[in-house]
Amino acid sequence: MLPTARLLQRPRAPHPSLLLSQAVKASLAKSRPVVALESTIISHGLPYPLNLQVARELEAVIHENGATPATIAIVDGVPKVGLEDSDLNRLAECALPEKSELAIKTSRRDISYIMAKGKGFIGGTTVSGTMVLAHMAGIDIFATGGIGGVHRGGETSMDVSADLSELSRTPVSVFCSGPKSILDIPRTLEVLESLGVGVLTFNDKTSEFPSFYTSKSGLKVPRVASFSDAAKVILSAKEIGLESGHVFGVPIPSSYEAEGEQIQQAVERAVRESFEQGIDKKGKEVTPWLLKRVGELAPQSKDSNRALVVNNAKFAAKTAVEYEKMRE
Ligand code: PSU
Ligand code: MN
Repeated sequence: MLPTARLLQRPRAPHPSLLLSQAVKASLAKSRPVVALESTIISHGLPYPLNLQVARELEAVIHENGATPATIAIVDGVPKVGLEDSDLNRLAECALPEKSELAIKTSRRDISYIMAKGKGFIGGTTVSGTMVLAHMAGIDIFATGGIGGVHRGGETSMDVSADLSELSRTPVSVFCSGPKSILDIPRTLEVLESLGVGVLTFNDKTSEFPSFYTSKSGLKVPRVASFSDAAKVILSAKEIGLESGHVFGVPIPSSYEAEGEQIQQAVERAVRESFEQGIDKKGKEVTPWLLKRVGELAPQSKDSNRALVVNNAKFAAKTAVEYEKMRE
């Protein structure tokens, strides 16, 4: 048991401008485990209706593993932590081409703009946007599929996701399967190192950091082998008041590993096309375009994506349970 520092005292009041669902409010007030979920994956990451199924499945798996899910988005100008099923539905429908104008991909820089825009619009929060709001709510653990990172050619384009700087300034731990291989993974880890972000692999076999569709990247990072090991890392950061977050890389379930090779070919082609078509210069549209194109070129990638994100949610929930036990 770690010493009880001021920072460990709970419940910490959530920011008054957030609208918390009843379930999230009750869990935070009673210091029960809560796991945040992002919403860009719903609005801009997966096609409809798979996005809605995955959104519900993520919430269900977090429940089944003893924690409360808190999907985060900005709905009609209100930052919400824990969505109603009707919000999930609305968000998911925004992935349809005829409704795509109504959902706006929201990283930290977009939060104020989307709040001001108000009624009729939804901000699907990225890893960065979700971390900001999760932290304001008092949630320390967050699950997603993949984080953003340094894009291929990022050394000249300077296209580096706001997720990386967010991880350096916001104490939230993100469970993901690494950065998607549409990115430059070695440079992403270099930038995270420079920014002082703790990067670990959740692995009982190797120290290898996963690369989304496969468990291998050729890059070694510190590892944790159990939920309580991971919880201890998060609690240690909390105890000392570190202002930065962590990335926990959870390898894709092994039954999907074989597909990884084929999907990688689709990834390489999508990246090539993005350069040929000048998509790489389109700012925040780059990542959604690449995700969509990989989905078209390798339809099986959608199953892998679903499997890994659900698995990450399970790992986050189990770690959140251990984390709250240690804080009792
Ligand atoms: N990687 C994925 N699926 C996603 C994203 C990344 O495999 O849906 C989303 C996340 O919301 C992430 C965002 O935070 O894309 C990063 O976008 P950008 O590269 O524009 O920062
Ligand atoms: Mn970018």
